Amino acid sequence: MKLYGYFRSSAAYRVRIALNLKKLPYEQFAVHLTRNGGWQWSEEFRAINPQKRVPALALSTGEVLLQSLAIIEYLDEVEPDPPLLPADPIERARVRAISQMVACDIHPLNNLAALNYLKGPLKHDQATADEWYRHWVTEGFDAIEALIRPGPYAFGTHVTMADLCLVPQVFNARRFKMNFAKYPKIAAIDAACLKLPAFDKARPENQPDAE
Ligand SMILES: N[C@@H](CCC(=O)N[C@@H](CS)C(=O)NCC(=O)O)C(=O)O
Repeated sequence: MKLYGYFRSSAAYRVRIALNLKKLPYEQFAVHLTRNGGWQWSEEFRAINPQKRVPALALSTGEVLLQSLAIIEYLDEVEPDPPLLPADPIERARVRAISQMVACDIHPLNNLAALNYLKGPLKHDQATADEWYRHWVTEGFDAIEALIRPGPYAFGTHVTMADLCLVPQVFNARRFKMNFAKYPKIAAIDAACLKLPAFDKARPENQPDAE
């Protein structure tokens, strides 16, 4: 499999963790999102993903899968060990809810495309963009902090898709100098996960394209 990603992309980071946990071999293709205007805009990459975003996972059959949560659930279906969703339907819904709070409610408002649009066409300065970033992370993290119960992972003793979403979002929030004092549970989950080799290997700084 070939993973089109970028070391700092939190959506690609989620998929790297899943591939590592499931011990699936993959080759990485770095899509530099900022150099020369961003390779995601190239015709070559648009043929792979017309949405011009990473991650994209090319399978050995030539099929290309898009959207990190869809990719993670696909991987979980074809390689169920270790499972990233609990067997119980209620627990599954809870794990998906936290995953989607990160992937659907926090991340889209704060990713590169959204921040560039704020600073470019909408002409906001960096301080306003930073405030926007922190506002949406705070909204999301306040809810997540109230909902999770570290044990030591977000849903007990087994890593789930919720952890795969949380750890990259924490990395991202730290880059933007968010204060974690009011998020002890989220910080504890992040610390517990990063002790696992699959998470450590997926860290942005451990990628071949890290800068
Ligand atoms: N919902 C998508 C989000 C993908 C996404 O926004 N990726 C960002 C990097 S984290 C990207 O490729 N941005 C390109 C750009 O901003 O131009 C997913 O979960 O895969």
